[in-house]
Amino acid sequence: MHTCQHQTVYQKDYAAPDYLVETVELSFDLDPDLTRVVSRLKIRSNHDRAGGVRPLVLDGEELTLVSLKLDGVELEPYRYQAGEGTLTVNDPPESFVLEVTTEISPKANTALSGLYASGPMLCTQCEAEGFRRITYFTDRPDVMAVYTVTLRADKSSCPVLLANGNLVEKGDLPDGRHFATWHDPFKKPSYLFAVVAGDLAHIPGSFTTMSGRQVNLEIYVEEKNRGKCDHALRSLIEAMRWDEEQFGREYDLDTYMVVAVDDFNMGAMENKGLNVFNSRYVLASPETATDDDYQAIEEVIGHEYFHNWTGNRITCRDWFQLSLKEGLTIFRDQEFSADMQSRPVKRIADVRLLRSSQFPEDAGPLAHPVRPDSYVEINNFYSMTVYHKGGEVIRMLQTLLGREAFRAGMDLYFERHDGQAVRVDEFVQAMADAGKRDLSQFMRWYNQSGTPVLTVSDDFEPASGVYTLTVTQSCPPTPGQPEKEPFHIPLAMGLLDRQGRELPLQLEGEKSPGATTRVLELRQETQSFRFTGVGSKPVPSLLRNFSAPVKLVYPYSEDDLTLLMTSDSDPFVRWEAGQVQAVQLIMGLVREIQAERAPAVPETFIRSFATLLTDKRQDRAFLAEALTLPTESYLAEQMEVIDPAAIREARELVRTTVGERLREELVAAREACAPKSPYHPDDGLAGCRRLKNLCLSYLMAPGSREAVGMAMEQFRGADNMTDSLGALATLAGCDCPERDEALEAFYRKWRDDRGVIDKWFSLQATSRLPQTLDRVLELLEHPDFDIRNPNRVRSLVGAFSQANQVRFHDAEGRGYRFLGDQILRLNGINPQIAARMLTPFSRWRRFDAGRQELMKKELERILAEPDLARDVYELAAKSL
Ligand code: 0A1
Ligand code: ZN
Repeated sequence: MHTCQHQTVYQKDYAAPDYLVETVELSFDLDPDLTRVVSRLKIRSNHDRAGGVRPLVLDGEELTLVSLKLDGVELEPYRYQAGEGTLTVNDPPESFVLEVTTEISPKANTALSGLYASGPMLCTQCEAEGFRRITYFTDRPDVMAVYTVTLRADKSSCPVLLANGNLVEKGDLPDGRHFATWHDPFKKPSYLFAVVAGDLAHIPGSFTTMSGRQVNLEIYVEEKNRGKCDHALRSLIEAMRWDEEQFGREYDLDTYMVVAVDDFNMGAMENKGLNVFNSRYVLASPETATDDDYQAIEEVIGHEYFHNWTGNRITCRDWFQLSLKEGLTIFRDQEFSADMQSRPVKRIADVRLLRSSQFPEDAGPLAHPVRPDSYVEINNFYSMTVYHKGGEVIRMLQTLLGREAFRAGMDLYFERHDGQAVRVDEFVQAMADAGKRDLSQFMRWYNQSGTPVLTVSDDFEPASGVYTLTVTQSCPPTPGQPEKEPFHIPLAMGLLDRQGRELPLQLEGEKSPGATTRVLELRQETQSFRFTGVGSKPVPSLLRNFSAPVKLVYPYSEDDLTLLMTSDSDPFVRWEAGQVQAVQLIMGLVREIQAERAPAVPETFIRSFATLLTDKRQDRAFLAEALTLPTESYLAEQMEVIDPAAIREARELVRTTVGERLREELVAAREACAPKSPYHPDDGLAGCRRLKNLCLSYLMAPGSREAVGMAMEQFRGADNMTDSLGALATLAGCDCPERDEALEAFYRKWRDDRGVIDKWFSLQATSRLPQTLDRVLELLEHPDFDIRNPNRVRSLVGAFSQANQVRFHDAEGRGYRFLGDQILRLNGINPQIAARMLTPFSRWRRFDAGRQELMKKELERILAEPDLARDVYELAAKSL
């Protein structure tokens, strides 16, 4: 087994920095092959020197040290040591100026952390610990400094030179070079530092803040993408306005810049005043972007903008506090999107994501608290748990406190901690103070991992009219946490009578009945709530709006679910009732298939599906959500031992039966959604398009020639990517001659558009056809496949292994072998991406013995690699 010694960092070992940096002056001689960086740091001691002078330890990786001066004098070699990842200066004075000159090679930087080349430009990514790959520095978020940056580069290849803050000077230099100097007046941690240089088109915009200041908005993209920035710019303006209206937060610099780059490990980065974005979250045109793409852009643009207050003005003391900025900012971007479109549909989408990606994480070997206690590589903790469960934790605070007190808590947090690097505790304390609540038990959401389970039972006493709900909470063991203390959980609920009417709720001891929704607060392992004045046994509507990230167990009958689905006032509960029915149905079919009996879809299901489909009153977007079956991976979570083939077969049987039995209704619903005007992303018809494409996919499930004809017609006639891709996706899953024809035509049309070609790769990787893995292996050799480009890797390797359960879990283990090979290949190129690709293997315990063995073998093969990156090592070792 592997012997490499990667250090674990523990939260309990946190110590304040020994030295603080007040100002940073950086100068870059930019060149893709060799860039020289001179850094002048004004440093001051931050420890009690009476007890001995501590050395100054700077972080640094992949740097060539050229010179080191203290107060202008070159340091003698005995005064410092350059070690593994550090540079130590012995016995430094109380305060001094350190001048460090280093050299780096952006072109050789395939990890995309630090300064790197992306296509024709140079850019940086410093979160979490990338700044140390640019120069030696105390690279930790609690060291905040004021930065002045001078960039020098060749003027013809790099006419645009950007850094954080305000441009203070620019001019020409000899030999065709030029320079620009930027100053950021706000103190910031090194992870928010950024520079960009290249030949970029500039799309200007402007925003007038609530106090009347004019802010220049600038989007920078490659010239060929100039026409694809409108939506990003519009979203930015909406986000700026929204943060003023909802949270009273105004932007603080004169310029806000967004740069789109093609090579990027994550979605985007909130560098102060100079966001760097994965180009897929900036670029959009109707022909090349789907409605989902448009929405994702709005969300990510919002997310990075909101970080300016929740992340930049107030940052994290250390990386264990990551959710302080990420959970809070996810919550803010979710609320922003909910206000921009349909709130219920947005909530449903967020819950789907949490359940399909965060719940499995929380139930497996990589489970960790929203605030982890330790890590080997912090990049592995930019996780669904830290982000999305963290967002749910903030939402629960709002539910417990109410909107008004929550807002007061936010105000207090900004007032107390602006300009500081703080912990989650400071945030929760501000909420506790503003809401006048004791939130000490609530803190367990940050410290305990695992998804709590609420088991609910009820009892109705007709004689007294008392209805009792009894709720028991439990939380399964997770790594390092065999036992859990009870959580403080908001359970929003209501009661319906048999006619579907909402009952005013009155708990025993209360004077009069109140609202029809209320938030019960769970604090103990078991708690009972007695409602009085109840005439007949009601149906409980539980976890309204998904008020807590928990699993709910209540023995609903088929009739209860139908009543909730048709009558509940809460859209989330209405949707959920349908999902529970669908899960029950499909899991029943899975059991039939496993027992080798002939499974059949009951008539009742087809009828209620038809009722929904023909419902003219409901919002189309909501209807599309309600008619979408639970994903294969969500269904897998419901099984003790996952059987990918049976799940696939059962789900497909439902889809095929619906497609056959409801052909006419589907055709009619699809036609009712046919476009009556040319596409526009903001035409309010995205829900209609989703429903239309969903109908097409049901019609295509039985694979009739007629349906293939409809798909081809839609594919050929589409004036927008949503419809084109909707049709192509169904064709990619169909074993018919039109499939290749359409895929080929699509490729020929879009071969020069990276974003669209990513879609082309993933459509093929997620096809459920039996030959998919062979096609994926072929695509690895395709001239457009590039293992160094994270989006391309995600669209082929990621899509196949994470979104094609049945083909990835091929019983012979060929899918596993493929993924193992790609992870080992990526390990030497981009460790962060390699580690991200590892997640499917972490679920190995959930499968049958044969698959377990095969997946374990791959994990062992990975761990046997002698030069395993910290990122990959940590996840592989923890998975085994
Ligand atoms: N803070 C960014 C996410 C991010 C994290 C790490 C990165 O590189 C390793 C890049 C971006 C956000 O939440 O948007
Ligand atoms: Zn973020």
